[in-house]
Amino acid sequence: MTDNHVDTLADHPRVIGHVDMDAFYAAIEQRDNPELAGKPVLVGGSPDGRGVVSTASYEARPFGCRSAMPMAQAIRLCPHAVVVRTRMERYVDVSREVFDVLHQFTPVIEGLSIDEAFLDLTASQRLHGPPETMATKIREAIFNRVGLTCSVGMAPNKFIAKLASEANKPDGQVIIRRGEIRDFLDPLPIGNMWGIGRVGEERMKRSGIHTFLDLRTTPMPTLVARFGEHAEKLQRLAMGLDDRPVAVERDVKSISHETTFARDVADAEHLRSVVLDFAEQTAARLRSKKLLATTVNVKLRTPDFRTYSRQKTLPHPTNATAPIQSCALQLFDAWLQPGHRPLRLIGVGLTGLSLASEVQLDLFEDGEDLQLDTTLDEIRLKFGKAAIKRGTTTRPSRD
Ligand code: TTP
Ligand code: MG
Repeated sequence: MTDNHVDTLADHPRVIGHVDMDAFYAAIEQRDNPELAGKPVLVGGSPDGRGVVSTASYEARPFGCRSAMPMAQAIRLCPHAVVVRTRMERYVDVSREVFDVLHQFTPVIEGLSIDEAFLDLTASQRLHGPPETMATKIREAIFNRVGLTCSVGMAPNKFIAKLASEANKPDGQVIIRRGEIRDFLDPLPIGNMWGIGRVGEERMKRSGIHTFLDLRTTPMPTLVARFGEHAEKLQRLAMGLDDRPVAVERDVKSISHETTFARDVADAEHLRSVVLDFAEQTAARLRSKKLLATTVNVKLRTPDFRTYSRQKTLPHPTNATAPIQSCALQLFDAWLQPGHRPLRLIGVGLTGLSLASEVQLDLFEDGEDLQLDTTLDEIRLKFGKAAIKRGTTTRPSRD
């Protein structure tokens, strides 16, 4: 086995980031309920003995509490822990916000779970700086947006990046450069090897393989005899060789925002302001995902549950707020008759999505608007969503 593969990439090493939120569910519960801050918290099923721990806050971990452990056992280990029932919807909302932040850094993102993603940041260096700086910026941006900490690993490939993010948890960052790969990997316990599980770990240890160094230096015939077809792949990983690309999720087909009013709304100006607000929010989501839309949809529902859907194609694909707002408002005004019925639901959606490239954007004339949009997005990212609103948009009251 040689390092040929790495050498072919010598001029263009990739920068791959792995971001993983710290004690995700428990940290959200502590953030939402300040009484839990600094305390051992167990999030999971019922504490009557049959539930399982989803996660334990870092304060509970020194007692041995872990994910997937029976709740009863965790409570025995840490009797003063506060047990909180899982609130999945809440965690999904926060996860969406975290991914929105990640999209500010690159469109090449592969979500691995609710709190974890790989990012290909190779092309982001020009804008965001070297890996160390990007890791810091990502952690700050996530903290500013959702008030939670994460850990970030940066390395030339996914395998090392994931190990790097685990290496300094919580609230840490570890950058592994090409020349540091062996020093980082060699001492790691073999239990950290991707995909081997508990049984595999025991088999490795019975073969005298306790660390990545042991695996890297075991002669291939010996490895093949013991581990069969996986032997070569495992040894390549122990050497830090991994060329898997960051696999972008390509199934985003539409972005929409809708609400059902608690009381039906008849006031046309109020309804218009809702349309403008939702158009702005969908445009911002589009930009955060580095996408362009070709079509705007407006969905309206009257109190008798009749639903009306109107759509219009934009003059050209865009993610600027102004043309999307203007298109949505035209659709709404065309529907609105004098003496119209009140509405119980309004939605604004965008379809016909494609990945935005700078070249495409330069061809069109939204440049100035986009400058403002991007500035507003950045302010919201730093100071929170409610920090700024355009003059034309007011938040609808939903009381
Ligand atoms: P993890 O990222 O594995 O764990 P974590 O974020 O709680 O803690 P760490 O700081 O070590 O990353 O999982 C993310 C969330 O997924 C976790 O908060 C709860 C949920 N989860 C389960 O519900 N069951 C499980 O067995 C695991 C591992 C996670
Ligand atoms: Mg996590």
